[in-house]
Amino acid sequence: MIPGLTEPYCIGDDTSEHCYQIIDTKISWKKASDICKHYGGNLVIIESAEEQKFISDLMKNIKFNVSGLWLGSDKLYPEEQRSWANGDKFSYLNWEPGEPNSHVIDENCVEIHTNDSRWNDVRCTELNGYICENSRT
Ligand SMILES: [Ca+2]
Ligand SMILES: [Ca+2]
Repeated sequence: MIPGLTEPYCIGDDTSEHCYQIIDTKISWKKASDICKHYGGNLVIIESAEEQKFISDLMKNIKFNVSGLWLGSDKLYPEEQRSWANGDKFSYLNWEPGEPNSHVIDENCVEIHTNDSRWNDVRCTELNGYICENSRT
């Protein structure tokens, strides 16, 4: 388990289980991704409204120091090649209104806001907390 804010929260059953852990240490996307991988998972990939709801419900119970948590994509641009870090296309979206806007050049990474659980594109060198996902199927 990663030293962090929360214990892993899991959903699923013996054959298919997803566990999430939220960490509110401020680090870059790459460092966050490396830590998740070191512990056998990856930065969270949100594939459905159900998964989004599970995560936003978790977040509601936490008092955050950070305003954003990294999600598992550093491949937002160019837009026609947009995908999660594992290459999967986005199957569900929860952007803030007006996002993604690539406001600063190369807003290639995705954060989820801790106040409303909506997504924003942001530079990968910004410092955020993060959510790791470990899947077992
Ligand atoms: Ca997932
Ligand atoms: Ca943005």
